[in-house]
Amino acid sequence: MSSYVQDVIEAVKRKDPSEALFHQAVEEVLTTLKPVIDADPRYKKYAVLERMVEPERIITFRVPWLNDKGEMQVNRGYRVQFNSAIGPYKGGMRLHESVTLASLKFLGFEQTFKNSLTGLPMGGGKGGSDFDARGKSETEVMHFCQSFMSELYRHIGENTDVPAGDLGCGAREVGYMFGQYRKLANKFVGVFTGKGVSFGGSLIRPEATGFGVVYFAQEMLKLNKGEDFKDKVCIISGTGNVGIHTAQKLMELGAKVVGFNDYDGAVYDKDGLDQEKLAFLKNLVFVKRGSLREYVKKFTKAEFHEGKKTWFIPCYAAFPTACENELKDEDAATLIKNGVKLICEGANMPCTLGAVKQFQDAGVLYSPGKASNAGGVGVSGLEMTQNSIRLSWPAKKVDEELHNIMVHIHNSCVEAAKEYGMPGNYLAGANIAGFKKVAEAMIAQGLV
Ligand code: 2IT
Repeated sequence: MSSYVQDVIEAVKRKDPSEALFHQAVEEVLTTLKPVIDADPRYKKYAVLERMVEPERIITFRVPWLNDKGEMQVNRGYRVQFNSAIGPYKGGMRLHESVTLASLKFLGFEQTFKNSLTGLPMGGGKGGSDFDARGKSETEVMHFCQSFMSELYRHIGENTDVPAGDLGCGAREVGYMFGQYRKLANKFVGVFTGKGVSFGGSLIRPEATGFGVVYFAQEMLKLNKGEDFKDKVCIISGTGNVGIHTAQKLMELGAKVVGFNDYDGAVYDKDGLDQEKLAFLKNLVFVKRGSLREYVKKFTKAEFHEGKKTWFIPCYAAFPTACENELKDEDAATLIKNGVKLICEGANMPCTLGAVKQFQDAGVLYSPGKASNAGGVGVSGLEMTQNSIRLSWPAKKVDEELHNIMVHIHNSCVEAAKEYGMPGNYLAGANIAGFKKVAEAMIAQGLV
């Protein structure tokens, strides 16, 4: 391997030895960039890689709030402003007990390449807190969000940094945070995306990541196998915003969605989802915030596998949409043994490095999240545009734009992979295409 790439990877590990997730993301991206770096000495001369792995700014802050019993609570808030070479920092807010600086650095790093791939002018950022809304009351969630924004509002802005939702941060939390920003900043601007439609949110934003995942997968199947999703057996991990809307779009295309899982376990429903089951699932997840155990009580032919993920279910295509490293080396082996043909990531880095390698070696079509899940942030970019011009576009227009964005990303990945002698390698294609745009902007703007 080129020693420049290797030196940068090793320096990252040495500097912050405890940040394993960040190391994994850096290693995954940088190793696939080797042919690009080798072909152009400017990247080393201008220290592009060293600068790319160092966030432009990290903000950490105390988030004090009162629970319903009147007891004082303290969480830690973060915003990692990773790279603004091609546009304002852009990326979600993760609210989950697993949140650490390392996880947000990994997500902000990935986001930089993802946002570049969309073709829209958005830099990369990510933020959040180790606060978990599960088990908290409405007022507790609101008080937390208000306290969080009381500090963050001074660091963000519609032309500086535009956060959005992520794991644990849905429309409700975005609404509370936006409200507090508007009050403190005394201006109504598109400083957040994923807002409610009545206050500047874009139609199709809730569906965008899941729909985009399927649009991307559709292009992969068409190009590589000359096929579509009709009657294809699919499984999904994660029943959040991304998972549910992935299922919805797959069903529209005639696929059979037979497996899905949440924190508690996996559902195996051999008959596949239908409209009634999907409506039940949406109500269970988005309104009742309940467990999938309820699904098998209602639809008794379906099986519930306590504590399991869906990977044991034989399928044509699998969609990991929950969280990082949810699909491990041994799960990849099981999926391959059961004949899987396509893995399309809806989450960020859900497959371990070893799992990805197995898929690629076995000739399974594989797309990394930074390409296939970019529809969410893509429509966030469209929300920013609508806010700037003070107009709201109809759902049909946004969905068409989303489709165009996903086809554009797909084709950019395919072309970049081909150009550097790795045809069919979507991981390399995504990293190379995302990298080159940001790198050119960084070189052109000098040492900043
Ligand atoms: O991981 C992601 O791309 C997101 N959480 C969406 C970010 C955004 O700004 O819409």
